Amino acid sequence: MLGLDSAGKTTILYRMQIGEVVTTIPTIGFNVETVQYKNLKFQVWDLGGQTSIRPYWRCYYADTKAVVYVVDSTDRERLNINKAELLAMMNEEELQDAKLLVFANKQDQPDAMTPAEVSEGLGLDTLKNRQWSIFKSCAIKGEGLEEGLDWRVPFFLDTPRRTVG
Ligand code: G3D
Ligand code: MG
Repeated sequence: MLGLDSAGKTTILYRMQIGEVVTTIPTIGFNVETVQYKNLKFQVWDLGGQTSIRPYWRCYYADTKAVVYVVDSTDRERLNINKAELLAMMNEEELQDAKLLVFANKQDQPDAMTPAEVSEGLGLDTLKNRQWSIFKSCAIKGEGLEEGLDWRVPFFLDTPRRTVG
């Protein structure tokens, strides 16, 4: 789960209440929050303004089934930065098969952009060969998160399972 700082990622993580949130700081110096739930592992970190550490993000791409991108829908000023960050991320070789779920968060705010506006601003239509979806959410109330997860979770579950006996 990725997004600019203050988008609402940590709030969503705690709202999901599916496991203990553990914060670690890799030696290269960015925060990674993790939640382990059965065979699911969520990793959360902030994007933007840290181009020097970007190469290290690669360490976290392995086995990524889906990218959840969180946007502060009131943050019109950084919509362009969001677009650049997201498109750069989606260009990563290791993420070519990852599904993309976008949360247009902070929908409780009166000046929030609609999901259509966020989608347009992010240039989601320009993504080629990508399964993506966008949902409105209000992380502090927990609204919209389940709808998004319902869309996403099946992709996690279709990983091969070992049958014993
Ligand atoms: P981040 O982990 O992406 O950096 P956080 O973002 O989850 O820390 O959230 C940043 C701030 O936005 C927090 O406020 C949080 O309460 C608020 N926030 C998150 N989601 C929503 C939302 O849906 N609506 C509104 N109105 N606020 C939200 P503080 O004041 O603690 O910095
Ligand atoms: Mg955070």
